[in-house]
Amino acid sequence: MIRLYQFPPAYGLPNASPFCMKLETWLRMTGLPYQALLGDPRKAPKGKLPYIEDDGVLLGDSHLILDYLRAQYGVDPDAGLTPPQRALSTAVTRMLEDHFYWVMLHSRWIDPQGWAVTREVFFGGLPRPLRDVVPLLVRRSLRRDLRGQGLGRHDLPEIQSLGAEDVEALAILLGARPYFLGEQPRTLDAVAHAFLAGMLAFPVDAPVKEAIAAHANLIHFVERMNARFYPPAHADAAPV
Ligand SMILES: N[C@@H](CCC(=O)N[C@@H](CS)C(=O)NCC(=O)O)C(=O)O
Repeated sequence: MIRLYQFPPAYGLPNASPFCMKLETWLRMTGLPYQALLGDPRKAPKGKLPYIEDDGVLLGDSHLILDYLRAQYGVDPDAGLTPPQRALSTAVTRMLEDHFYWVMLHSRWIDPQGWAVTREVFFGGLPRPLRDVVPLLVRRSLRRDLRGQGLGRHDLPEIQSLGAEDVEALAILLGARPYFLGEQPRTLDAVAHAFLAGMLAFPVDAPVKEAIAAHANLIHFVERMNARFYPPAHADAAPV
């Protein structure tokens, strides 16, 4: 069975990490059996979560894992999509994973309001003096990453406004459809759900959250995905 190594649930979400949540939703979408386990990034093949272990294969990165699972098990929620739909899926996935992700990271780890919550949720259980030192080291390293990526050079209103532009694009793309590419959930829906739900569930006020809440279609999309892939009976079935 596929062993999925990921972070624990947080903020009422199956997973605090959008990449872990995307992969778990995709697994549920395909019906592939899997066992969810608590992972440690230091043991991950690429130093990040999620990663999987399957029949002796150890693989990191949610995108590469999906490629592997498609090839290995012949499952594909994207079967039947047209080339323009596939192109749109690739482009929007990149917008979320390589742009919106940084906005989310900034909200959770750098914005002082978000940091107060994140610090408590992730490090509140550590004994002293680790509880005083580790969070500052992790935050410093993420601040460096954000500066390197570029977004961290902007101020908070600029970052939030850039994130809100992504949200506007999503709302327009979804329109009145139940899922981004039509009547059935596809890989893009697993990605969009992970980021939208991840931002909405974070218990801090932020213009990006308000931008999502202003679009009833996005809210209904998140609810539709939650109900379909995380019905109450499964809600706490994430890592053991
Ligand atoms: N491109 C990777 C990104 C994964 C990623 O950024 N994971 C973060 C959590 S959201 C992580 O493991 N961070 C821990 C660390 O860097 O030590 C994927 O798609 O899996």
